[in-house]
Amino acid sequence: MTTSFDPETVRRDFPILGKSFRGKPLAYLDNAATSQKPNGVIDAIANHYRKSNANVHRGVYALAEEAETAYVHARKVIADHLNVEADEIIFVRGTTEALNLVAQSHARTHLGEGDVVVLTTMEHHANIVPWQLVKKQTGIEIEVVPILEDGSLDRDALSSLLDQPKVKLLSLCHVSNSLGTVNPVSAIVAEAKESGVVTVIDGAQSIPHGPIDLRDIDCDFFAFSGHKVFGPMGIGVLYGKRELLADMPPYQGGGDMIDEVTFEETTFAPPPQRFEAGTPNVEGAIGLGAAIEYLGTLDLVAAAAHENALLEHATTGMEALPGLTIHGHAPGKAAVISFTVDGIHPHDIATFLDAEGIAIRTGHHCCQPLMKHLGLTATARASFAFYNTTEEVDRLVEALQKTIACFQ
Ligand code: C6P
Repeated sequence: MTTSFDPETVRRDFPILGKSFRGKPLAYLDNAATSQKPNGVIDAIANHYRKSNANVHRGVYALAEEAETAYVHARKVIADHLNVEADEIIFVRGTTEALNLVAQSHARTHLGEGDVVVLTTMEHHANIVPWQLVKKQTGIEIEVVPILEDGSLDRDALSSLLDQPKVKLLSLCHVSNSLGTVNPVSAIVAEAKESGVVTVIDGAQSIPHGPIDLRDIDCDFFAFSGHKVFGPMGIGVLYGKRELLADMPPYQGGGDMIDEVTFEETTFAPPPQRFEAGTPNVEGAIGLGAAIEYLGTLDLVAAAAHENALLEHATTGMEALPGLTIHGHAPGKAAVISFTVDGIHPHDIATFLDAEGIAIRTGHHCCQPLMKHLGLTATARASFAFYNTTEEVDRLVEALQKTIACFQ
């Protein structure tokens, strides 16, 4: 397996990857749950508190201006990375909050009884439950696009739904956290636009795997979490097209999001401030900006090719193991492998792998409807980032082989 990308070089940027557990070097293969952080992010957060900490949008003194400048810079860095404007970037806690914001602000006010929101079988709970809340509040209906045998989206079923005039909004993941399926969002958005359907993309699992151009995708909303893209926890982004954001009421009320307040009435600041009530997560935004700047130092196309090579190598090794089934074989899938082994509970697999220093996730991955569709309650999941190595994949396959042998 050869690619032009050298994971050993980038690994030096991630101090946690040098750790050992139970005398074995850590093989961190749970990147879909959260990614590890490079020194640039850790330093940016520490330096903010060492040198620049003050509240933003308030002080007129030099220190506050320094904090404000860093905060504004972070928003610009993120907007440039996504090829959109800074005022279309709203800082939130993560993908979950971003999707709730769209549901409660846009959908709750623009949709009504009988209007249909379309989701897919492969959605994370964060892209199901917010719409169910709106359903209770407004009487909208929810329709679900099924998936095919290999884990791809059933595009014919989607097209039939998009033809129905009651369908007003489509919200789907870019990349499935459980199956690794990559949905062709540019084509799907183009099709939805022809029917005047508003499009929401859950980008939680696509953002770490390569460049994202939102002008090209042309979706109305795009949500992601900082912690999945080598940034800190507790910060995320909702991108919204300027004209849609301008037509949305605030999601929460408080300081920082107003134009003028009296006890009788309040007028609101324009987006994005309108949606950022209260003191923001300044160090989170700065850390996320640093993560995106770090990505800017890498060849993301080569990094993605390296991840694909890892995926292929792992798939070949794992498919050869007795009783092991990989769930999700969509063409062009991302570097996520959900699997089960006959007669071994996924939690036991993860426990055996942990003894070898290998970290993977097990469970329903917050996708209970998908698990039900697969006829499962849980899977084991290995998910790769560009800093993972062929050697780590080999260790995974060997440890799985050993685990299976123990149960035979
Ligand atoms: N998936 C996983 O192990 P938050 O928790 O808000 O940062 O992200 C929620 C979320 C939304 N959509 C998708 C596709 C996701 O994968 C996630 C988070 C993690 O798969 C934790 S459950």
